[in-house]
Amino acid sequence: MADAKVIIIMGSDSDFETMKSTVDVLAEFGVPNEVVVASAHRAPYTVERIAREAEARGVKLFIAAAGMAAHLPGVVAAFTSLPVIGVPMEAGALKGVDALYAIVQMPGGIPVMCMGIGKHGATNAGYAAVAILANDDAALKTKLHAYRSALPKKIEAANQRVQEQLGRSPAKS
Ligand code: RP5
Repeated sequence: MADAKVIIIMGSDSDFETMKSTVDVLAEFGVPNEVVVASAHRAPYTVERIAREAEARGVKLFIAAAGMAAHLPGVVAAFTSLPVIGVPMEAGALKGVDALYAIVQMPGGIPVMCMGIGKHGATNAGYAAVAILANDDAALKTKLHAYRSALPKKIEAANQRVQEQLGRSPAKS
């Protein structure tokens, strides 16, 4: 996408099922994005090119997802000074704990903002990206505030459903 503000890069197409959550959040807020599969281990020169070219193209941040020995977010961060959000994938024998440790433990000076493992991490990567972009985008800030203001009502409705299942009336808060 020519006017992409965010590049979502993932190490394998097997990560896409999880990373759809990120795409959904960015779509909810109307943030133009590009999704690309490019592995730090299996296509390192492609990763380097994408990371090097992004800033000149007007991209504002990366979301990088990888599982197992998850070097992709760190390698992207090595080649760009744009913010990089990392998402550990719940892949392989260690179920994402290996990826979490690889992404979260960057050496000082080249940061990656690491989310939680799997789908919730992917969702939060989208919201974190929106929060960062909203600092320079008043319309996006307004949408973010509207989303946050609507949350208590959703939780109130969830509480109501639980109380109904229990056959009790909701406690006054
Ligand atoms: C990582 O290895 C990918 O990000 C993926 O999470 C994991 C497994 O990749 P596939 O074997 O499914 O391609 O590089």
